[in-house]
Amino acid sequence: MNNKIQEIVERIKSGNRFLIATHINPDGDAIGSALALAIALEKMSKEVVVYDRDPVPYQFRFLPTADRVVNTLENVGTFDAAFVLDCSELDRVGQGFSQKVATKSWINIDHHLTNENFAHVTLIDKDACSTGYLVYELAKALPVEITKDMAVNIYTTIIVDTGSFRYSNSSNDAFRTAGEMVDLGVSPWDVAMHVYENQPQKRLELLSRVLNTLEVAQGGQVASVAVTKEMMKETGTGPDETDGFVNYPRSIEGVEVAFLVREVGDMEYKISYRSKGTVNVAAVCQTFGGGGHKNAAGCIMKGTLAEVTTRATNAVYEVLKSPCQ
Ligand SMILES: [Mn+2]
Repeated sequence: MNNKIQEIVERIKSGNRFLIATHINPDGDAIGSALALAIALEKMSKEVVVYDRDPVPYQFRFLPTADRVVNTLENVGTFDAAFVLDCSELDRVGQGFSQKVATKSWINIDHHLTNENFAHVTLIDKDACSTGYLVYELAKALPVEITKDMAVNIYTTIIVDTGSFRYSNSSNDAFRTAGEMVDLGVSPWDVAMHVYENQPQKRLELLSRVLNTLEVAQGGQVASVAVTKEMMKETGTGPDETDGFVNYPRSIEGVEVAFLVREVGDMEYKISYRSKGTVNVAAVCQTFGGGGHKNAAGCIMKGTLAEVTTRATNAVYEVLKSPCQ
């Protein structure tokens, strides 16, 4: 890992213009890690463009320099290196993304289980609590001071990806790094307030509809909820507002795996799986062309809502009944 960091440091030192891109439907780790890295590179007088296909979700717009994220690649020029953060494959940045970018090299920083190794340099640590944590490791090797603005971004990546230190990736490094960020001036309450206590009323109106769809199957081990386009239309909400909904079915006693089914197109649904224990939902999703982490993964399925829900449930059942998980 240190070799990879050194290789990235050299590429940063020898270049002038950098693109930092992250995944569609960005979460706090995507945005926070991109902004922390951008601030570090600018401290070294580099020119930086931060790109995400989709807008920054409402709860992450408070992140220092979040307003700099651009949603288009038109007229962005050429780059010495393009960073792809928190993505295990290039398509996660958006279809056709790589063809639209003129760059001398690709650098991937990521912590997903299933990584396609598409870049010239890949800094990957599947045990890292967040991509922002890896950006912090990189930033410490750069000739820059870690500023409070960087710290707020890094701290946020850790709390969102560890579920506020509830998930199994809440390592010593996660706690230690969060503490170091607090030393640099981060206010945990201020971050928590923006991320968790700032939701639009319409999100709760959507949630009340979504909870009505709760289904518990396989003797109480698998639970799911669904979000349709109709529900989002009725409440004036978008996919952004469904973030975290899957935690409700997962929180039921006895449930091993929960998933959220979200209508994304005509007869097309995005399945977001979460597991509590040993079930590897990344492996489940891989069989459907998706991927992710052991306890959080996603994939796309086609069919009616009922068909997709049954298929998604049965796929978990196959794993649950197998003696060696
Ligand atoms: Mn992440």
